[in-house]
Amino acid sequence: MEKTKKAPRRSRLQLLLLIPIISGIVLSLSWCGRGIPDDRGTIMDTPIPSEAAQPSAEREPEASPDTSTTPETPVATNTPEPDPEPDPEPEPDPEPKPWELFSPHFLPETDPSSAHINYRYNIQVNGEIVDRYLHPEPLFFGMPDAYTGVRGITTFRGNNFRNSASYGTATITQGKLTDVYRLGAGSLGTWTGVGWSGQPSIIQWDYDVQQQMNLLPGKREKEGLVEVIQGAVDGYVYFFDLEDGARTRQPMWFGDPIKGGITIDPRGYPVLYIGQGDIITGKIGYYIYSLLDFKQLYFLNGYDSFAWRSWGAFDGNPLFDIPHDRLILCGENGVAYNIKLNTDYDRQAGTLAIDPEIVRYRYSTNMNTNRQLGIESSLSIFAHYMFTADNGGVVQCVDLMTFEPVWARDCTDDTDSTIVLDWEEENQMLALYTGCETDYQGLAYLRKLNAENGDLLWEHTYPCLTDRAVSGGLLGTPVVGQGDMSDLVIFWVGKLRGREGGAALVAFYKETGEVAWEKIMPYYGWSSPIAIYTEEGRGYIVVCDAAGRMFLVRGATGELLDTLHLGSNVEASPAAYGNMIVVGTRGQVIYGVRVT
Ligand SMILES: [Ca+2]
Ligand SMILES: [Ca+2]
Repeated sequence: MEKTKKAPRRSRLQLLLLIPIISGIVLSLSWCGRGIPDDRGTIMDTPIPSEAAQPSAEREPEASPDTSTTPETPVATNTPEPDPEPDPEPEPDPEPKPWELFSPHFLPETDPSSAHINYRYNIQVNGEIVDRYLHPEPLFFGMPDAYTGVRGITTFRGNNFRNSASYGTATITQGKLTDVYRLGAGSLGTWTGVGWSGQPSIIQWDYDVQQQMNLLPGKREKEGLVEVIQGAVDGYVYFFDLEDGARTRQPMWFGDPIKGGITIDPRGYPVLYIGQGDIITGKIGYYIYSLLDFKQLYFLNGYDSFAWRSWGAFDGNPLFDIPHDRLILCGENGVAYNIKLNTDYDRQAGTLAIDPEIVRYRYSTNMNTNRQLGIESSLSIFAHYMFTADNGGVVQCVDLMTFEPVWARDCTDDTDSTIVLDWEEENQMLALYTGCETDYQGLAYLRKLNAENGDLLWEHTYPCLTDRAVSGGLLGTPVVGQGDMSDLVIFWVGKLRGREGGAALVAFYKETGEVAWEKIMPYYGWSSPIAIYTEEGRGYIVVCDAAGRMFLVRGATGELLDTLHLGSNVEASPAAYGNMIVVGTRGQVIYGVRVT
């Protein structure tokens, strides 16, 4: 029998507080070029890969949560320069960075080891379950704008806060949506077109990388090409030019339904990451492909013997620890994966290979016993803390440096909507927005939590229906406003009870949870609303419904500006680049829409 760890109590909290200090000291030693002492194993008994002591050759994060323990002044040398004049004025203390102000912990009601939550978990390294884990590198995710330097949208909602599905700004003067082009998609079994959550990725490649890939003649040479990559439930990945909708490559045959969004490597490497949504061919899992030639580089089996749930789909999108070549991924099997990719991309030669090493984390709670395990939403990360929401309605914070739970909250019902994070400068607080479905009970809860401790700051409910085929409540991911709607968070709630199964597009004031505006629509939607901003910061909401309509709404006021008919059910989430919006329908059409 394998040992199953119970969640740590208070004494473990103290250990948690010590770990950043210890790791900071270890990393400081490493960064000072002294290497890690040979007896580092006495700090933690966990096996540490040999690269632990090697400073990464790749770009380091601009700052790290551990900088407080890193000496900021040079070490004194034997030949100090004479200081000709006294220091004029002491340097003012720099403003503390958001991650320096963020120290997660649990409250009595979010204590993982409480009787109500009863958190159990294990960590597996090199195929062995270990008692403790210390991540060998300074894993760090900062503010969302720093996630990737790629021109485009590489992952579901763009970054580690999951707060943007649009790249750049748009010029919007008329408040109109225009259907510019359409591409056909197919079907596979009962799956048709593009499904939930289905966000495309959009990228302007570096020109030299563009030359190496299997693009069609004419498109490969095009200067300023912006390529859209759309996964579909028909088993294909489609590639086309954002500008005119013409194919940039032949479609890639994947062979099984792709429900979740596909992910592009945020380093601008020609690598495609695909989660499988359902089984047609007989195997299921997560895949990595070369975009040079569509060669499959890796398959991660979703039927993982380590998993506590035997369903191997991956609808959620990963995030990348770019400086250390790592991918953080969660599956419907209830496992979180930290994958050292060991990417070998020779940009001159145009060759690509990977050789993954995997650390696995599994957990369960009382909510996952009564409801279900598995993560369909996309994970979010701040500093070295991962936030996830699962099929049992568990919203939690896990320390990726140790793979230990920090806090967990019972959020009532199946939560497939992705958590969105928001740094509130005025409150010096990281906020977390989440909402659930109505699979096990009748209310869709929309909530704001304090991401530091899982404290409930406000909640709002809508009575919703779930029938045999269609979950009600929240399936789309909320928009956390910026620009002139920076005081608002917008949710799109489906299948309202007593309102003929329609939907509410509702904006709450972030601060109070009061309704700023609400629009009741006749049809529900699973598609995520997205925000598009003008250069001046004027925000617009684009949202699609199950009747195939796309709405353009003024974010600050809720005024409906335009409606475009797309012909059939939109479950997938759009993405935008400048003035162009791309979204696929279950009606086997992918649309390019211009907002003006
Ligand atoms: Ca679910
Ligand atoms: Ca559900």
